[in-house]
Amino acid sequence: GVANIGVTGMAVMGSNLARNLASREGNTVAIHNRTTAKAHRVAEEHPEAGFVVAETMADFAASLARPRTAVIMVKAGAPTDAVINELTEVFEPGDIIVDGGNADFHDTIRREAELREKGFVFVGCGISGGEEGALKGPSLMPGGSAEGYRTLGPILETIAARAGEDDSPCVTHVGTDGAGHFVKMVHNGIEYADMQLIGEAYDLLRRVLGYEPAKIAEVFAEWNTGDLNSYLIEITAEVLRQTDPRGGDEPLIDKVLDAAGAKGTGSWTVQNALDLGVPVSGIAEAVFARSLSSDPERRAVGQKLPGPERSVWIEDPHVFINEVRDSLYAAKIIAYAQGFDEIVAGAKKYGWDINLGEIARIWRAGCIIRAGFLDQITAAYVEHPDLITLLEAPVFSEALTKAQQGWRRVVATAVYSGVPTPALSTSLAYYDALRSPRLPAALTQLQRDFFGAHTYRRIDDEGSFHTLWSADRSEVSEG
Ligand code: NBP
Repeated sequence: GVANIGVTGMAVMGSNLARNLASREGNTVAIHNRTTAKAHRVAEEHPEAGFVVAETMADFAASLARPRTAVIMVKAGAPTDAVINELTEVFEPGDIIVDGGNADFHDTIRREAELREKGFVFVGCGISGGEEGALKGPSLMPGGSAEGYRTLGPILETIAARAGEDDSPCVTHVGTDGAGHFVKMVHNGIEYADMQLIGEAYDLLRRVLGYEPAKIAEVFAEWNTGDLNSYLIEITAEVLRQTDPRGGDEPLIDKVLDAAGAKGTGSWTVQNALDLGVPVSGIAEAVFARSLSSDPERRAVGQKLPGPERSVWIEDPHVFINEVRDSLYAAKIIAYAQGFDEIVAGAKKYGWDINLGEIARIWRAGCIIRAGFLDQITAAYVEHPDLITLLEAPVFSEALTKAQQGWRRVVATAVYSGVPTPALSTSLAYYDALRSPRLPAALTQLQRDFFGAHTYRRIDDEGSFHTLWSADRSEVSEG
């Protein structure tokens, strides 16, 4: 075989990734697609890439130098299993099979075990950055064996996005088997929270201050020069500035149906967090907010429900804008802290050795949540590798300290104004819950003991206890 790497699946992600690979020194890329015509079309449209087109899986195998390395970029789920099966029929033990799709990490764990059994090296690799990232440099989250990464890593490093003063590639060996796809899943969950928080900030400026989208675009552009500097804030300013492409001066945002779509990775993040017992409330509210937005029936019913009687008078818009900015930043810190907690819990459950500072480092460029802020997360973990929560790092506890008073005013203003801010509000509740020396969980425990004899522990004694609620209400020790 003449090619050193192959890509099967020539839809937008696969073809762009193949072009990215082909653009790097020393690579010859074989391409394949179930519908062969598509692979030929990609090769014709991009002659500069010098693609080797494979008509069949057997051709694909024959076109690759041994040990073979192939990246699968097809629809996640059953199509991925189908392609893996075809590949294993024509590949040989020692060959490397990479799944770059948005796989469920449970599938990746299963596939890795099955393929290892057959002698193949399987790498589940999370890829973020959409089509542009795939073409120009994505953030890459490969899992699988360390041995697999030794061979694959150097190629991935050439195509990944680069960030920081050292221009380091946004790729690292995340951990064994499903670790890469797990981290990619959490990345997407954080992306949901990030976007929801931005949406809530926009809504507050629009509905409380009565600002027009173009004016809010200026506010976001200004925010993009500070702590909030990020790709999502930057594109928000662009989107809000956009007038209707069909003509007229009206903002495009006012012409777009307000029903948010989702492809499922946000829900996975929340489902797995529930299983792991990790409160990712910011991410969960973001997922729920999309569901609610896409429920026209209930929203129609809601149109008949009353709102607040008076609007809130904002003394100084600039003060309010700065408080919204600080709240957005504080809630973003909470969402990331919760996401990182989920990674820690997942790593513990599934036996992965994940370096959190490295995760923040590879998210600095290429991916949707890329942000200046990630430098600070990396630095925080470098300085204190054993942080219990991100909120413990001085740089973040100081930001929360600075934000919290205004954050309360913003959430209160939202409540008094009847503007829903589920993510900003739940993050503040999380902050206050962590801060509280006593929680009403003591009451929960007594209720559970009352109706189900579930027992409770005491703060002044060891062991478990039960009060005889329906007898003389004396306390008994339960072993
Ligand atoms: P799609 O997810 O739309 O998948 C289309 C590709 O899957 C085509 O090449 C199609 O072949 C192939 N395919 C299907 Br469908 N069923 C197949 C089967 N049974 N056997 C063989 N091939 C089959 O493509 P995409 O949007 O480029 O995404 C590719 C992967 O990358 C997905 O897993 C996606 O979740 C992930 N991803 C996407 C993004 C993004 O921004 N879009 C970002 C990160 C990751 P055909 O041409 O013969 O129908």
